[in-house]
Amino acid sequence: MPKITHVWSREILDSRGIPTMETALQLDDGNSAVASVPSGASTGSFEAHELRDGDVKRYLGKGVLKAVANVTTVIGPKIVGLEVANQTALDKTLIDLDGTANKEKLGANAILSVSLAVLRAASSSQRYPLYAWVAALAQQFGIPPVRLKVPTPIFNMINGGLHGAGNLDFQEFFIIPSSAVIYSRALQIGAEIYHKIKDSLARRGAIHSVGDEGGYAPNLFTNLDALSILVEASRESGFNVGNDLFLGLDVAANNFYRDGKYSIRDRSAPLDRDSFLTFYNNLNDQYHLAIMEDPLFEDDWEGWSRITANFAGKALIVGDDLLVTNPARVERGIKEKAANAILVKPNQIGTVSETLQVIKMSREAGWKIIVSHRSGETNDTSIADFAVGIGADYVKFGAPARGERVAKYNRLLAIETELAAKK
Ligand code: 2PG
Ligand code: MG
Repeated sequence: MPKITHVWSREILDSRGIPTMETALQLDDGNSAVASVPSGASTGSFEAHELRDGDVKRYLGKGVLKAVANVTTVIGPKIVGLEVANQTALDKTLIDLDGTANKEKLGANAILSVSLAVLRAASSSQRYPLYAWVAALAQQFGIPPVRLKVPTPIFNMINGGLHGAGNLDFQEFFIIPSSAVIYSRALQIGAEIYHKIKDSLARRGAIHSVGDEGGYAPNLFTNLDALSILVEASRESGFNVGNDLFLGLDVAANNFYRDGKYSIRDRSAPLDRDSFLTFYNNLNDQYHLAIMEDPLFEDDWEGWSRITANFAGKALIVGDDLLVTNPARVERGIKEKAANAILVKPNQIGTVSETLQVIKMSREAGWKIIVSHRSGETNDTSIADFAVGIGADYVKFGAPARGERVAKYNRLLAIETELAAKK
């Protein structure tokens, strides 16, 4: 069984120009692998800890040299000599070495960079495509095998909240092509509409430069105006909303929640939870959203249970900041029926194994699974393979534009071709 012989790590930049890290492994069978980690801007309070240097003389305090040193001097010596194919044992070593509940000692960024490099190195060493290796691991974790296919993409076409320079409160406005079409067709639909949205914004005299995830970041009168632009652009592209494609939102409600109230530009006064729930009912009468992510504050469990009940059978209520890919929070979410879908982001929890555990729990609860990038990304495409391997229902990798986003969408094209050839 191939073993790890060397571990390197270094500071690199992410898509926002903020430091992140990449870690490389060498194996005794000659194989090697590199993996880098992404970083969020609208992070949930219960995410694992991202370790930053805090040295204001470097990168405004955002350097990651401490996390890099944790990989090279603390983790490296402990994992050299270990079998790379044993992801569970390796991840356990990382978790034990850190010893804290939220990985604050070594940093979830340091730990995930190693966990992902292990995943990649093992797949090369086993001569498996990465997605196939993930599928094999998922089975080891007791996740029932599914026919491998490329998940349906969720395109973030308009960026508001913390991701856009415009004035929208809601963070992401989605176009979701119908799951009935194959992925390459879905990508084409997404890209065609993306360009029509630009025309639509330009006609209104709105700004059409882009935000962190490649979607447009306009100034508009209301959040609902952004949805009407998506409808207009879809129609102009020759597609039918509700048939060829669906609409959705990542509200990321934490960002405009203060003292029990939600302040949005669509209403003159802040809304309490009950009024915000009524707002969603009305919104859905008009737009029939298929997906609503983080519609409420991350700790309003009762509100989440109510909205999930309200939209049962009609929309996916997706927990991102609520669940933070964390087994304990997912367990509570399942018990309280606080969501019916989960956003899975490996860096919210810090290891591949814990992410697989969360996927197993979610699948057993009958939840839909959306595998997601972060707003700060690199060109690492492991997340695309990961989504295919675990049998995700959807992927969310931003707009169909900008290098770090299309790297992942393009990787899915390659996987689609490979899977078709195997049929
Ligand atoms: C989200 C993510 C990704 P961030 O909220 O879903 O789109 O954003 O990475 O900033 O948390
Ligand atoms: Mg989110």
